Amino acid sequence: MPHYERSTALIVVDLQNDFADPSGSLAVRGGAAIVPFVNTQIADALEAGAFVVYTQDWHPRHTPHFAQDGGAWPVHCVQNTWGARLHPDLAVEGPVVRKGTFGEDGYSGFTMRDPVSEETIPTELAGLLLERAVTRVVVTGLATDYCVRATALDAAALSFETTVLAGAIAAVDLKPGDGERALEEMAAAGVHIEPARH
Ligand code: VGL
Ligand code: ZN
Repeated sequence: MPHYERSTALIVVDLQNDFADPSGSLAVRGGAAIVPFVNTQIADALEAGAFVVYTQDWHPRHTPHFAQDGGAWPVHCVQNTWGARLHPDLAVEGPVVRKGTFGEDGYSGFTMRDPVSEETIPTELAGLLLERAVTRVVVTGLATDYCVRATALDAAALSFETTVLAGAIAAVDLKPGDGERALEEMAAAGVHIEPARH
């Protein structure tokens, strides 16, 4: 099991109703099932004095991220709606970093992309980690093949020692195998994949 220290941050990615609830508009199979395990990780992290931080997809009603506006996705995680709320069973014990607020695209908790200029815009996540002298991050949440993948790859690129907990993630799998391929890609980038307990 992952070991937490004061220099560790547990990042809980997009554990929101639209992804985690079976009736959410972009429901990820097995999404709600990870919540209890994520909660035990949060408790372990806090006990060790580690930092716990959350990301939240937070889209306006219209954004080039949505199929209706020329993008790829059904409408999801619209600001101030049920779908955007963090799952009601999730223990929220730290700051929440929102992404997409001004219509940006992109999946990582660390960066957003301006859909028009394609410019990369940082979120406040890296600053929150550096403020606390975090050197290692543990990534959990949804979805393996999008926001977990992008967040873990960015964390590794920023030189954080990065672990993804295979028991605390779930994949959209738009194409079968996307989740597995994302795990291979993360591993190739130096991300440690902690196997799920059976
Ligand atoms: C995500 C698709 C669209 C995610 C966010 O959180 O993985 N996926 N927006
Ligand atoms: Zn989104």
